[in-house]
Formats: sequence, structure tokens, C-alpha cells
Amino acid sequence: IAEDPQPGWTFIKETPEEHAAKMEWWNTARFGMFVHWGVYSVTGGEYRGKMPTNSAEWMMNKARIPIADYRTENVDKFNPTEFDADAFVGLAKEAGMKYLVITAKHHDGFSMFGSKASPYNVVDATPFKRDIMRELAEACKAQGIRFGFYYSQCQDWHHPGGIGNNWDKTIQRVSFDEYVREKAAPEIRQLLTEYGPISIFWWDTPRDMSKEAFDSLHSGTDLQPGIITNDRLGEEYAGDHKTFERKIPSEAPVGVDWEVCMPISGSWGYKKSDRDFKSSETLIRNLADIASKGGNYLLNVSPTGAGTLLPEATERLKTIGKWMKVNGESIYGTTASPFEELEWGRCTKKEFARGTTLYLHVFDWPKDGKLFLPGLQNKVEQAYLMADWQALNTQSSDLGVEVSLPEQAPDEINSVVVVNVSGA
Ligand code: JFZ
Repeated sequence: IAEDPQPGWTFIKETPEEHAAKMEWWNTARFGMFVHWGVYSVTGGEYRGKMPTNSAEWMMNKARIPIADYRTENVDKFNPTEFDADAFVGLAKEAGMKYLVITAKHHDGFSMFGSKASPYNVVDATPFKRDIMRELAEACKAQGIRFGFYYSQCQDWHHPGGIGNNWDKTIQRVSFDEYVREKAAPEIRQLLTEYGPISIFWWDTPRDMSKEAFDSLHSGTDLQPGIITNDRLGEEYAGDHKTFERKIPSEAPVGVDWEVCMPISGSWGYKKSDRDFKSSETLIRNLADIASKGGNYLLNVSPTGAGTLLPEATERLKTIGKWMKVNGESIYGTTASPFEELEWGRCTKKEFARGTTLYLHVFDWPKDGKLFLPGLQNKVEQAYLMADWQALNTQSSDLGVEVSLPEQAPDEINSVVVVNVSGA
């Protein structure tokens, strides 16, 4: 038996050329915002004085909270009056992010939009009554940010046919197929027809399911031509890109489009006690590291029950934005460079008709003023500092190219040196 190039039910509806064209904006963007926001954000991961999990959006499951209690403690109190979609999207834009993906429904089964399939939603079941997905969709459209939905298609701890809730014994079980028919499939169709152009559908998390269930979930995405999906619909489904979780691969993945999703702090959903914020230095270097391997960075933030981000998150996004304003050219539209993790930093690459531009992301500024790029044999046309366009001298040898740097790094976190070379 020959190895099947399209295993299982995976059906490919586009040619490689069509696929590449569809992915072009995504592969140019390199940086997006992930948002975990739901009714779990109200108590910030706390239940009866305990914080049972590092991922606060899992609180209902980890603390085995009955559906009725979850409603009174979280749904009834969800009233994020400080939420301002324009300001929120504006901050993503200021950070240099090109797309935004938000939890339309997480595992707890609560729909953050005016669902017509389930009354367990933000418009019908909370004092807030506003359709958050609509407000964000409109703000993204107005500000030129691509918009996408995260949707937990299998786990649903509220619907009696959803997967995952084995602690609430009051549930009168129905089949998974019924859950798909009644809730998941119609909600997906609604999200993909009533919220304008949707660029991404982010499935989470894969489970075995019947071909019928798979087809009715999957076919929803046909409603948005050009939509990009991740690889978490079902075991049989490759999607358009691979998702890495929390960790950056140490080697560049080949032959696939890929993304790393990572929370800015410890938890995906807002957790009151979580002060595990990654430094701006780590975040900016992560972005360069991922771009140098040809991937996207989907950086998660966690709005509170009030509807705003903590100052720690806002401050970091603004710092990244300042760096991107100067150095964005070294990130957007770049591809993996032939150079692996370099001693002093990373390298991204762009090809032009005139030749190739290498962007050297210098994390550790050399004390002796000599930056060495091992193995580069192309002719160097020019080299300069991205921050101030100051020209730099270079010296080529059999071993590679040495760039002479000024004593002072223009940026303590990541200074970009641009090297234009001939050829590819
Ligand atoms: C899932 C969710 O359970 C979690 O709450 C969060 O939304 C995250 C982004 O996605 O968690 C996963 C899913 C898949 C893996 C790890 C965590 N995985 O494949 O390694």
C-alpha cells in the first residue's frame, strides 16, 4: 500500500499556487494579537478563594464548578463597561500587530457574541448585553487589522452534548453530533456570515469525531473565501498552518506555514495573581527569533472583567510598537534566513530584484565592534544601521563577512544592521 499524500478525510481544495496567494498577507504580517477573554475573566481564575490553574480560562474545569454556580459567579457579573473596541484594536495596531484573533467561544461554552443558536451568550445572558465580537470586527475593519475567531469546537462544558464536563452530574447527556447540529455548526455559520470579512478561523482543540460532524464544522469555513485556518480542527485535518504552543522551535520548520502562540504572561485568560509578564526584551527578541525562522508570532493578551488590559501588558505592547516603528521593515514580509541561531542574535531576509537584504538582529552588541556573519560569500553592496542609516564598513574573507560597528548599540534590546548583498 502506497503512502497516502492526503491521509484520512483531509481534502485539499486549492492548488499550491492558490494556497500561497491566500497565505501572502499572513506571511507578510508576522505579528498578531491573540485574545483570551470570556466570563472566566471576571474572577480572574479565582473560585471560593482558590486559584486552581495556571490557565485561568480552565478554571471551571479545574475547580469542577457546577454550571449553575459558574453562571451566578461569572456570567451574571460579566459587565466590562471599560471595554472600548476602538482603543483595544488601536493598541494592537500601535504594537505593530497586523491581525487579531479572539475567543468567540472557549471551552466553558460561553459565546462572546449574540449567538442565535444558544442563549448562553454575552448579549442575552449578561448585564453587559453588547455583542463584543461585532464591536471588535467593526473596529478591526475600520483600522485595517485582519480579524479572526478562536472557537472551541469540541470541548463545551455547558452544552449537554459538548466534550469535557464530567463533573456536573445535573447534565442530561445528549450526543456529540447533537451538540454539533444544535450549537457548534450554526454558531460557526453565524460567525462567518454576520460579522463581515473574517480572515482566520482558529480551531481548538482536536478530538476524534464522526465524518458528519467533521464535515459540518469544516464546511462553515467555506463561507469566507480565503479564510486561513489552523491545524486544530481534528486529527485528520492539516489546516493552512501549523500551530506551536508557548515554545519557539529551535530549528526553522520546512515546507509549512507556522505560527507560535504564546501568552504575554503566564495564563491565557486573565488571572489575578499572574505577574509572570515576559519582559519587552524577551518579546521583541522572540519576534525576531520567530521571523528569522519564517514564522508568525501570535502574542496573547488577557483583558480583565472590566474590559481593559493591565498596565504591564499595555506598556509592553507600546514598547514593542516603538521598536517596530524603527525596525518593522526587518520583520514584515521577511523570510527565514539561511543563518541559524547566531551567537549575537538572529537574521531575517528579503529578496529584491537588485539582490538580497539581510537584516541582522543584534541582541548582544559586540564589545570589540566587530560583528561576524559566518559563511556569507555574496558580494556586499552596502551595510548600514537601521536606526539612523549610518553607513558601516565591511570586510569579506573566505570565512564570511565582518561588519564594523560603532561602540554604542542604538537599541539595547535589538539593534538591526542592514546588509545588502548581490544575488540570492
Ligand atoms: C488550548 C486551550 O485548552 C487553552 O485554554 C488555550 O486556549 C490554548 C491556546 O489552547 O490548549 C492547548 C491546546 C493544544 C496544545 C496545548 C494546549 N498542544 O497541542 O500542545
